[in-house]
Amino acid sequence: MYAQMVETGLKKVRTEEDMSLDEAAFQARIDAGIKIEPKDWMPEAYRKTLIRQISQHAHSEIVGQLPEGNWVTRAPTLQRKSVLLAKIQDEAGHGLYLYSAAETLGVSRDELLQALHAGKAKYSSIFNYPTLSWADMGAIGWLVDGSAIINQIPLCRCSYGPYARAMVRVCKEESFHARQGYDIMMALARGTPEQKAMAQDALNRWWWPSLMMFGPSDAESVNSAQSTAWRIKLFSNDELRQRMVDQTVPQAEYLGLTIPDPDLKWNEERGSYDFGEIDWSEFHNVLKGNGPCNRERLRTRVKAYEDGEWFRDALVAHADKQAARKAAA
Ligand code: BYC
Repeated sequence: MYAQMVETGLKKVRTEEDMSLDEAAFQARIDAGIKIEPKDWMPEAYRKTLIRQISQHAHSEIVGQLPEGNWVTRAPTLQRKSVLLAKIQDEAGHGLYLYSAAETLGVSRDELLQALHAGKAKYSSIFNYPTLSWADMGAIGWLVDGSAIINQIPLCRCSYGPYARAMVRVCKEESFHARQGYDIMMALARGTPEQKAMAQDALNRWWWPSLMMFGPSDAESVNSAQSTAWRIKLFSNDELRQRMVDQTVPQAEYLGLTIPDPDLKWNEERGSYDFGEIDWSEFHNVLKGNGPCNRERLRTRVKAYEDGEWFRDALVAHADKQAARKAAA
């Protein structure tokens, strides 16, 4: 049934001649902008791609709580602390919507968590960097959540219904996160020279890793072509990265901060910024598990899961007891 694939650069995309009748009908629905729902027929590779992307996304939200958790006890004011706590709780919620969306594809949450805890599943490279100062809370909200929004707004229109719908609420909450990050940066940039220096230092450290969040360059992105054909991806990694640079440079100028890129230059012809070469060896090193905090993040996550075992067991025991009572009634 599955005939030969056509090579387009690094990627393999199914062509019309290769498709079964079911597959051709599926592709026609996607091309017509119709959402795919959990009980609809779908090619196995579509299901697998979505499980991969949605679960990586869920893991990113959950692990993404850890760098910020580092600053809850040291937030400078009560208001900053409660806002940070609310943001971190939002990330937990995002993880839960996303695990639920992945479960609609026939995989269990336990399987996904096992893969994360065994170090087999990926999560976003960005969360393997340390949060060294309070200004990092500002930089994460501004740059990391800012990048997440740019990447996730198009996902609200992706072809898989449960993923697209989960993204609508996630994006609304991410907008609040980005605003709170920029607000921290603004307070620091308008503060004492030491505070402004802290803000600049955070920008220096988070700028390049934030650009890496969008994934490898289009020429290196193995999954992009097929994900684009299936309308899981509506824009390429490089297109979204460019959008992030163009959006963020004026925001940095407004703060009076300098983007740490000597090659950054407005390109009149293109109407956007040229920027310097990303250090892809650093990106690949982080993906291999060798970033500054990979081991610590995984250790903390596994410990949190193990520490919560008694609570999960208690919930199951309670649910079993309720079900037994109901059955006996
Ligand atoms: N980090 O062929 P490509 C958040 C992997 S949560 C790690 O372009 P694709 C937030 C990629 O998975 C942010 N791995 O892949 C939370 C693939 O590996 P596999 C998370 C990366 O999937 C809390 C390989 O590299 N956002 O914002 O077409 C607090 C080749 O890449 C990364 C999402 O997950 C990376 N940065 O495109 C604050 C959004 N980049 O699986 C904020 C949804 C690439 O083949 N995901 N890889 O072994 C996506 O949009 C896409 O999956 C990506 C990658 C654009 C990330």
